[in-house]
Amino acid sequence: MRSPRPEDSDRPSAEPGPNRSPDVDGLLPSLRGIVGEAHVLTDPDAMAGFLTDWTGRYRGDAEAVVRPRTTDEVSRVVAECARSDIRICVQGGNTGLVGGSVPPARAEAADPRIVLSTVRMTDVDEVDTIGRCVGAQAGATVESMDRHAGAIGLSLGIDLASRESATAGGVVSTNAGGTRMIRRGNARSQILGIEAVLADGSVLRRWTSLVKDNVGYDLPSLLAGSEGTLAVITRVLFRLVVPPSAATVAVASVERVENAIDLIGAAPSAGLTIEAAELMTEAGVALVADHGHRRPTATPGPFYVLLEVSGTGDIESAAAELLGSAPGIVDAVLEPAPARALWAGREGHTEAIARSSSTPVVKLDISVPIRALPEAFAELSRVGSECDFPCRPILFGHVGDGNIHVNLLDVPTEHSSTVTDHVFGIVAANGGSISAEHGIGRAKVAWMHLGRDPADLATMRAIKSALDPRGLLNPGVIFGWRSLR
Ligand code: 2HG
Ligand code: ZN
Repeated sequence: MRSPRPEDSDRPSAEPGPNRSPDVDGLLPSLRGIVGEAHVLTDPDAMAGFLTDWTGRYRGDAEAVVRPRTTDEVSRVVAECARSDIRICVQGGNTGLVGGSVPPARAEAADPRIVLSTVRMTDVDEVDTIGRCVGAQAGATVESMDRHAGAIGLSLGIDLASRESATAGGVVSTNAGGTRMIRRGNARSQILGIEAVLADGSVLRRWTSLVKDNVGYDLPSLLAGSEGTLAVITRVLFRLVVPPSAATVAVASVERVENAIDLIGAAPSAGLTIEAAELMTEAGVALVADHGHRRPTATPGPFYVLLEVSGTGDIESAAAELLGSAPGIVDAVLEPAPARALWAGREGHTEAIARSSSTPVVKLDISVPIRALPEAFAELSRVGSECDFPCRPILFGHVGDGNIHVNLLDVPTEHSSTVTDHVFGIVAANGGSISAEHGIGRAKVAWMHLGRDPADLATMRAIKSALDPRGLLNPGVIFGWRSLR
């Protein structure tokens, strides 16, 4: 465990060298000197796991994988790369689903680059019980931070299926949503402070447990969701939340998507607080059951809603009453939280889908206004039958946030753009977003214009140019590989 060191911010920055040609061979000895021989990987086998993303869709190339241990080492690595004009692809737990954590293949982009992995930066500080926050290095996993907080009765406000691998730096740089989003907000709203290395190697630090602090721009919020394109996040100060003293998990098979939305709307008047609200389909539940998870209800429905609810008094009876009086409920089960087996049926979707597709899954992550959700869901479910190539949609997601994970299985690789266009057309027509929580990465660069207007895009580019004028950080992510060179 270590606290932030004031001297980090005083490090000399790299001199920009715009006309210098990249010199990897000269760089590697310096990097070895900074992080140690064992932590600069150049052997293809040793690098392989860092060069393929979780989906298997994105495979890249790099001259080396560099694994620093401290902010100071990150700062020196970035400064050396800046001096040698070498690009840097930042990687946390490599659980991202949009190709943002791996470099492109050499055939796509020849410029030399390294992968900077935060895998060794796993320290979690002691919890500040009065300020209700905890600091962690970028490579600390969500699970480890939550366990730390749980030891003194608090919890992290972020949870997601990949909690054992997803990291502090990863969830913040992608502004992850996850299953607690409906109750606690996204990753951006969970951060009090941040420490990050800028493109010249200097260290930016905003680190305070103050919940009110309006001195100028909110830079931690800007870095959240910037997908590593503006700075390398090295540490995060997370606010912590008080978990409910008791909660119940219900899974109901329902006739229509509207029934799930109505249940969420009716919960407060039944004295229940929604902690999580997830939607699944029979196709998804059946697939997950084929991969060893139990079916949630005895009677299937076309749709399933999972609700985790808290409250005071007899929550189980209040939840049962809510389910008993709501329309469209086919069958339901209730279990006291954490109800891991019920949650496994929802969280097992990503893995079961990946194992069942004959081609890398086309993974789209969209949101629409709640009122448009039933219609959008129906339109998206029809995408498979509207294609003249194989395409098997499995839809699920965070229904309370209007967020649907559109997974398209068996799509021949040459048709992935066509089907993505089709889905995004439906999303745009319903007033939605092409990226609800996974980010843009490399996967959605071509569709940025559907999500932001020209003035908005120009402002983002201006920020990128100001903070990383030579396009060294996470090139290719959000803006495309060539955009700043
Ligand atoms: C989830 O909600 C993740 O489980 C992954 O965001 C979604 O696999 C997906 O499409
Ligand atoms: Zn999700």
